[in-house]
Amino acid sequence: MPDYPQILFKNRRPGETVFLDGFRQTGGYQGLEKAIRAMTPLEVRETVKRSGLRGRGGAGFSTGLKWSFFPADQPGDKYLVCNCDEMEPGTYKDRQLLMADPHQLVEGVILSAWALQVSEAYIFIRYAYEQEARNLERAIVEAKEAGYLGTDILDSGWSLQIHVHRSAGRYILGEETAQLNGIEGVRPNPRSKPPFPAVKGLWGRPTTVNNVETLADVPHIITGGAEWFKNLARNEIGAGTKLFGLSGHLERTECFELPVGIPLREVIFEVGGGIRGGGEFKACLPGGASTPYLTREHLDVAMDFDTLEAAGSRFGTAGVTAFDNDTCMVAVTLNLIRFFARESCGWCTPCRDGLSFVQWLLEEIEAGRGNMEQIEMLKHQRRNITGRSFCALAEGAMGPLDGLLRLFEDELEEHVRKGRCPF
Ligand code: L3W
Repeated sequence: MPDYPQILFKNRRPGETVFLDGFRQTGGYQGLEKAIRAMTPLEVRETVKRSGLRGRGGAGFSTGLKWSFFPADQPGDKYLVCNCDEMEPGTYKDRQLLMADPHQLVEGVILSAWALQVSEAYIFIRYAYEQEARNLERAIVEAKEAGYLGTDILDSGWSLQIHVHRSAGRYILGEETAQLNGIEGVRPNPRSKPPFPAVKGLWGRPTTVNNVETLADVPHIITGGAEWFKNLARNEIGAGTKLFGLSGHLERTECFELPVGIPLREVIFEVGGGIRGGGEFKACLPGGASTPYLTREHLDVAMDFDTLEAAGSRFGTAGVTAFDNDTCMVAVTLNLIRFFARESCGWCTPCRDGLSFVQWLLEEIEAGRGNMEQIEMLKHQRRNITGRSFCALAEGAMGPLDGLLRLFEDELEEHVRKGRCPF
């Protein structure tokens, strides 16, 4: 396997967690020191904007642009929230980072909080990530003792508190506005946007919500510079590295740090070692359970936000789940839809009723009880749900359904014609 530049995973060793001493030995907290001693908060925000960093939690929104909406210079309470509610099937990269090197995130949160001039930050962490939460709590104590966190950080006169908030354990809490409700202790239905959290977030105050990996990238951007970060990508339109979580029918199902823009072929065959047991590659989810499938025809696409969107899919979280030739794509889609239908908060009708209807249709077809009219009903549901749900959950669920209908309609028809699953 080729050697790829390791930025976020440079301290990663199997079964080990690096804490303060190890982190500092490899340049830890130098980004924070540089920012506080030699830059203004605005310079930090502009550097992040120039770096081309895009949100690593799935949406790929420009981090610098998001920060430019935030009223950093206005007085009054405002908040930074780190979204670590990683629960999308096929996505496990943030967990790897927190098991390997939790100070990466703590430094990222502190530096970003300084750039945004907030004095209170929350790390909202998935219920199941108990060891990761403990790693963070230890890193926070160490950072405080070393003067990187707490009162008068590095003699700057600026202070910050970081709270680790454990999720109650539902996927909807990964939606940023549901998450804000969760932190406030009320029922985590999503809120309507606009107003975006940058204007009205936690307790009605300006709030920025960023993913773990996004925030962990920030100190490296400050240390290495915007151009250096941009050039880590394999192509011109991408920027930086990305943590790819490989899963499914591959020889190597691990998390790897790879350059943005790497071709899918390289991810599947060089990094992932190809399909296990010498099997043939059929399809993959490129960026988590909410992204439309890619097939053999897409093997030469570059894995970056723009190219994958042009190819009819999304980069999402770069959770790549690969399927071999013996896989029934109807069954795969049904499995994913079951997850989304179960995790719907029930707030809006297209999501609450639409996803359970899609699940029932797929169950009928997969079990060999389906008919051609039901395939048309699936298309109708795709049209009816897309763009009409209150938040991104149902929209995300349409990713695999859309892929199934566009790329594998013949498999749906074969189930109907044969009256059974052909696989
Ligand atoms: C101010 C504007 N802020 C947009 C902000 C907005 C948010 C960010 C992205 O969905 C996706 C979804 C899943 N003024 C703004 C603005 N913003 N316009 O930018 O917003 P948006 O609406 O594009 O996306 P979203 O609602 O945050 C997230 C996909 O991620 N996904 C999900 C993964 C989930 C997990 C998990 O485990 N929980 O990983 C994977 O692909 O389908 O498309 O901050 O406020 N004018």
